[in-house]
Amino acid sequence: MSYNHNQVDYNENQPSAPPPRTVSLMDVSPQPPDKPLPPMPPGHNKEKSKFFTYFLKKPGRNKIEISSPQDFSHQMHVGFDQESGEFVNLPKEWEVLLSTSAISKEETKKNPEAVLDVLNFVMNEQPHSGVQPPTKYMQHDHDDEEEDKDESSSSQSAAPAPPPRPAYTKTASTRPTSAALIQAKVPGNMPQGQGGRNIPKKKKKAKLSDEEVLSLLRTIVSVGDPKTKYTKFEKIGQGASGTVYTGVEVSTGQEVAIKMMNLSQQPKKDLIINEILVMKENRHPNIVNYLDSYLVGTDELWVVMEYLGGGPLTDVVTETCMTEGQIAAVSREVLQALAFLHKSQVIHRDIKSDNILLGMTGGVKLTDFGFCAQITPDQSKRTTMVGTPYWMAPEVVTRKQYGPKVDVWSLGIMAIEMIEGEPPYLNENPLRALYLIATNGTPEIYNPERLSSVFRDFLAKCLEMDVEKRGSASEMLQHPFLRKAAPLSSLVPLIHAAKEAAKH
Ligand code: G5X
Repeated sequence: MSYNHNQVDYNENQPSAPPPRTVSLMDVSPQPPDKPLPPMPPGHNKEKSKFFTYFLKKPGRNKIEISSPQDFSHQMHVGFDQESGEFVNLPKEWEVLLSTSAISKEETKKNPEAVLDVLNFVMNEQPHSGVQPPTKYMQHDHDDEEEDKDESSSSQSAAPAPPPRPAYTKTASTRPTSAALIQAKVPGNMPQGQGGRNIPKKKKKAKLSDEEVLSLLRTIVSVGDPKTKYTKFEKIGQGASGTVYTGVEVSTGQEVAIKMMNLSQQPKKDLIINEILVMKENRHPNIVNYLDSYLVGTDELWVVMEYLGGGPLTDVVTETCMTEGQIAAVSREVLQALAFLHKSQVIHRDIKSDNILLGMTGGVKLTDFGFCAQITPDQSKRTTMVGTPYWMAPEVVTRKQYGPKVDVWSLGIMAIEMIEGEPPYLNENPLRALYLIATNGTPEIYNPERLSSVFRDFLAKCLEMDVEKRGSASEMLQHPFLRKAAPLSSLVPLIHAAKEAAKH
């Protein structure tokens, strides 16, 4: 059985009719309410109030809902008073979050819709389907132990500016569910006739039992004991989903990286399976290629992949200065990987320097597909918010439909990392960073005059707000900036410099 040709993710794709989550800011007049609007505060001036009809999912509710999209009972009407700069009828939790977000009154007045978008993002989407935001409000999800640790203090005061490269530049560990597995679990697609109720596909979260996970995995993994096939295990990393080791294949002497995961500690086992299924089929010189996988005992999964010894691009961008030629070389290699993936309908969704690995001779490879999504021609757009906030395209942050070009935006942000050492807004309060992505659109660069005009044009085309006008990965491969690319061997001194800096 092949799972990855028909992946449709019910958790992510819109129901066929667009959901009524609509914030029409342009629509300034009070909406004809479906039910009476709450009373306005004393002295409230209707003329100055903007009304939003906001589709509210109550935080924490994660059950199958039996309401059709036409059922407006979960909508709320949030007003906005331009005069006072305050929201009317904003739920208490949202209010608290906003008050500690460092988003100013002026900013709220400028774009109240964006404020609601990011609040909605943080309060509703994140706990079960997207990025775990780096705020203290989001402690429901314990996938990533490290995340919760540094959040013990400062719950009242406005969050202080985070240190450089804070923990929340890490990818969230909650990920969307693989439709392939849902289909595997529920043959014939969605359950029909569950009490005759019309269950929106979007809400259906099929959870595989441990036995189902294991039997699925047995159809994917190789037979045998990897402890006899590989030796010299050395730990190189610890992530949310597992621990990464280097090892040596006994029969060939080839050095490999092995991600070892304890399945019983994985809340989202189906996503790990998705990662393997997708990467097994998609091999490319600019991708850290999947080599093999094994079940070890009853609850350990090993994923064997190519090893790259040069470390992540993050070490290079934070410790060294790159020339335009070097930046062009890295950009080209990443675009080659993206053009290939997008042609196979795979969106990586978490492009950032941390997920670019360098080989000791200057090779550049994209890694960590734990977030990737495979789209189908019918379902070519996603709405789930995943990724790491600072690298997220505006259409993701504002919950619009998005496609493969989100990876091109993130590459543009990564190009800024290569210029400036970090992505825009890294030192901002995270919620404010989301607001700034949603409102500012294309970020500004410090002293753009120091960049060549061809590089500035490249950045502008990656960081184009209008998705239609933004370059696709294959279009960006034709950009004249890439002709400036230096040989990949020019990256080797940067790798050594970064490794040297890491020692001190
Ligand atoms: N190769 C690799 C991954 C790639 C496609 C399925 C995740 C880490 C860490 C990690 C270090 C390294 C380091 C050096 C290699 C990781 C992945 C992945 C896949 C096939 C698996 C995490 N957290 N590596 N070389 N990987 O420290 O998605």
